[in-house]
Amino acid sequence: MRLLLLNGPNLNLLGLREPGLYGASTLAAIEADLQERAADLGVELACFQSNHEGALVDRIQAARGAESGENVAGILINAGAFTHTSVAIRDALLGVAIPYVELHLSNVHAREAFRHHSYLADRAIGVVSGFGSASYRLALEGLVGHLQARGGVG
Ligand code: CA2
Repeated sequence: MRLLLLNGPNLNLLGLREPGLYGASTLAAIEADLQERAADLGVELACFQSNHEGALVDRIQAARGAESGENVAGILINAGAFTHTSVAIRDALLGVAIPYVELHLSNVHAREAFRHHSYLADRAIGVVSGFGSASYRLALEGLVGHLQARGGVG
């Protein structure tokens, strides 16, 4: 069973800039930790980060069903600023019909008004926001629990 973690623009800077806002962990460390936790849960996790909207759309499309893609069972997505702007990423996620969890390091609802709207949240299984790098683990546990309840994992 394969899952996919997607990170959007500027998240490659994690741990290198603004540690007060986004924490001291690098993206590589977060990805490695999550891959270990995924293995403990008996699932495989692929990771992808891009600063480019189209590259994220392409990666989502590549994840689709077994006949034409990777047959990814679920997606974890921190779309970064694209969360608040991207109809294209929303359309890609709905187009492949893969269940997804939206996640954020910061509590977007405690920040500027333009971060309060998400193009992804209303069709997500759930949203995790505000727990720093722990948001990634919580989102993974939520996604795997959802898929298990549906009979897709384990
Ligand atoms: O809290 C989150 O995870 C966000 O998705 C982060 C985005 C922001 O636009 C969203 O509203 C909330 C920004 C990511 C920027 O990442 C940086 C990391 C280190 C240094 C500078 C930026």
